[in-house]
Amino acid sequence: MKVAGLRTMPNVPRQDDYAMMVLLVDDQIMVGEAVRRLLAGQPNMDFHYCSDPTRAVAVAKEIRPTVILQDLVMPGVNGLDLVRDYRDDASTRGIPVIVLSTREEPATKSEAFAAGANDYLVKLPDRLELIARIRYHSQAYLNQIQRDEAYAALRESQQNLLEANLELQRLTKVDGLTGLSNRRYFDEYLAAEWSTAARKGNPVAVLMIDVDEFKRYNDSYGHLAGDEVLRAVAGALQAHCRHSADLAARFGGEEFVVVLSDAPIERVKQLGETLCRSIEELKIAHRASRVSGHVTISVGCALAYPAEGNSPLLLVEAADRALYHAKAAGRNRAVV
Ligand code: GH3
Ligand code: MG
Ligand code: MG
Ligand code: MG
Repeated sequence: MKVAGLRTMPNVPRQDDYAMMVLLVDDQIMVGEAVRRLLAGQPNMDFHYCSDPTRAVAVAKEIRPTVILQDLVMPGVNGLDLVRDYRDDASTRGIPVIVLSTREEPATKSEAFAAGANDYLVKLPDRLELIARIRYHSQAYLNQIQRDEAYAALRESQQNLLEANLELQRLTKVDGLTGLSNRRYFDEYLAAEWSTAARKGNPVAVLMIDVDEFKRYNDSYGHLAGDEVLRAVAGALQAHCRHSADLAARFGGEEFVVVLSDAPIERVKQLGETLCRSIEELKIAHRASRVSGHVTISVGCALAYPAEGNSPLLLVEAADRALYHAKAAGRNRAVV
C-alpha cells in the first residue's frame, strides 16, 4: 500500500526527543492483541491498550498518548461520543484520533470526522499503513506541542525583555543613591510643568535644598555615613511632597530640589520651613557642624509665572540665589 506524500510533508521532521505513545480503545481483546502484534518492535513507539471504553478518557489523561486508535461500536458506549469527550477536555483536546472500525460506509466516516476524528482506518488495516498513519499523526502532534512550547518560551522571553526595558526606562529617571528622581528627570519634569503652567496661567515653584556643613560631616563621619544622611534627607523630602502633584529630586551631590505646581508663594515658603524642621527633627548627630549639633538643611524658594523673558532655568537660578541667601543668613532656614 502506498502512503502518498508522507515523506515530503513539511511538518514531519525527524524528531526523537519524545516517544510516540499509541492508545488503542477497543472492546475486543482480539483486536487489542492484533494491533499489539502489528506494532510490535516499532522503534520509538509505545503501545497501550484499553478494553474498557468507560475508562478511555481517564486513561488518555493518564498516559498522554500521541495518538488514539478509537473503535466505534462498543457495548454501551458510542465511539463518536468518546471522540467528542477527548475534544472537550483541555488535556486531551489536541491528541490526534484515528478511528478504527469495521464500518466502511462513507456516512460513518463523515460522521467520525465531524465528531473531531483526524483519520479513519477500516479494521484491521495493513501494518505498514497503520504504522505510517500513527507516525504521521503522532509526529504532527509532537511538532504542535513543540511549537506551543516554543511559542510560550518566545512569549515569556518577550515579556521579560519588555519588563527589562521598563525597568531600564525607570532606572534612567532614578537616582541610584537615594531612590529619588534624578537630575535628568527633574529637567524633563520641570520643562513639562512649565508648559502646562503656561497653558493654564499657573505659577511653578522650585525649592533648592542643600545640606549644611556637609563637607565637615563627611570629614567627621566618613563618606559612607554621609551617603546615609543623603538617603535620610531624601526620605524626609519625599515624605513631605504631595504624592502626584510635587516632585522631589536629587539635583546633584548634596543638593536636592522640589517642584511645586500651582502653589501660592505662602505654601512654597511654608514647605521650605517644614522641610528644614523635619530634617532637624531627624536628629542626625553632626558634631562638626557650626550650625547645630545635628544635620540641617538650607532651602531657597522661588516662584515664577511662565512668561516672556522667563524660563525654567531662570527659575532654578532664582531658587539657587535664595539658597545662597539662606546660607548667608546662618543656614537651617528657608528663604524666598
Ligand atoms: P554648606 O553648608 O555651605 O552647604 O557647606 P557644605 O560643606 O555642605 O558645602 P560644600 O559644597 O563645600 O560641600 C558639599 C560636600 O558634599 C562636598 C562633597 O564631598 C559632599 N558630597 C557631594 N556628593 C556626595 C555624595 O554623594 N555622598 C557624600 N557622602 N558626600 C557628597
Ligand atoms: Mg467494537
Ligand atoms: Mg552644596
Ligand atoms: Mg552643603
